Amino acid sequence: MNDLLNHINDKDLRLIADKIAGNTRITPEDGLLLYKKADLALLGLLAGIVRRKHNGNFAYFNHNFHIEPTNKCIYNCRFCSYHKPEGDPESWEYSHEEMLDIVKRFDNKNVTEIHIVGGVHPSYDLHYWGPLIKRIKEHRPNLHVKAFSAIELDYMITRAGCTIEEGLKLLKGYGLDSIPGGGAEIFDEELRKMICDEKSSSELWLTIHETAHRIGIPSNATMLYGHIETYNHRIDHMERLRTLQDKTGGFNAFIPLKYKKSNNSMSYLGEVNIIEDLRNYAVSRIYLDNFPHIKAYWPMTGKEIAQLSLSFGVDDMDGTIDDTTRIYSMAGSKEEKPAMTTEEICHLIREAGFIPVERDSLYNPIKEW
Ligand code: V47
Ligand code: SF4
Repeated sequence: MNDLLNHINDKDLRLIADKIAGNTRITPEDGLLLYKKADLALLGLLAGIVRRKHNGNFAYFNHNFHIEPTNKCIYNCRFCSYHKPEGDPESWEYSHEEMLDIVKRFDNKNVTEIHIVGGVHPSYDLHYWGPLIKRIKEHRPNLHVKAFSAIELDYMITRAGCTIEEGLKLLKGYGLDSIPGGGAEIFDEELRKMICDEKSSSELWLTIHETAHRIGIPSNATMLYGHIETYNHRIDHMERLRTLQDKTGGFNAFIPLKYKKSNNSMSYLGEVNIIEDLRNYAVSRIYLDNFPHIKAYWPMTGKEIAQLSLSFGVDDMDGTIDDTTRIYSMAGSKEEKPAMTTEEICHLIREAGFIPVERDSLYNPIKEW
């Protein structure tokens, strides 16, 4: 490896590369320099070092399905193509019965996880959502319920008059197993004001995840990139996550989400290109040295970029997903009806030179394929 690093001509980049190879944490300034100066090949090489340290040559996936209970939302994030106000002809809302019917469609299928996330419905608090989780668990006790972004949790818990800790404990009692990473967007307060003014603050997002970790609910974290943020903002976002992870160790995966431009009020910005996606995966892998997993959410990236990302620090392709998720197709993703068979996902992983491993929601290996 040192032979390869000897080819780095830039003195500053060489110092950073030596830190990464020597297992020393890089600073925010180093992270910034990687974004600004390192070429794609170098980033792939360095991210590969960190990736192999955490996950060897394995690339993970799971068998999951999504339910988006509603697209009715009290908020109006400028990048969102999905939410509709109550009464809008394009709004939807499933009843508990309808959601259970969706769960029952998977009765004979080999799924281990349900991912539930949607808009922030004005009328419901945790006494509505908690019993839904309970019914799902009663129907299928071994199904891991990963549900509700910190933004939905903030609203449903506050509306019920509980503290965050009380609310999360109640939801855990109903059967909530983990929390997805949505709603983080970009933590910088000034930018947050510009793109999702009304949403729960960055501080509250972090507090909700910290509290969840403290009471034994693990979670993921996301970052919405490729809009009006700078590299400084991305490093600031990851620095806040790295600091919290040092404290709690409760994050499983980091999921960079590329801003998609269709049907929302930031469309004029366009979208960043594949090179930027790969560079961003790589810097994320290097910077978040205490996150065990970096996930490429393929319904958003498309299958080919997800496959390529495995050579830029990513070790998790999310799930086979067989369903109804609409948040990205409405924002212009290629994958209109995201679904991938086990054979297809394993083929993509092998073709990229990695070993496919089916995992459970906590990344325990289930089967090497
Ligand atoms: O918070 C909304 C993002 C997120 C757009 O934890 C957009 O395993 C791009 O968090 N362009 C929700 N992104 C989805 C989410 C998620 C997805 C997959 C896996 C996991 C996990 C979590 O979607 C929102 C927001 O950041 N989003 N609109 C858009 N136009
Ligand atoms: Fe609502 Fe989430 Fe869309 Fe924001 S991103 S408007 S919180 S559904």
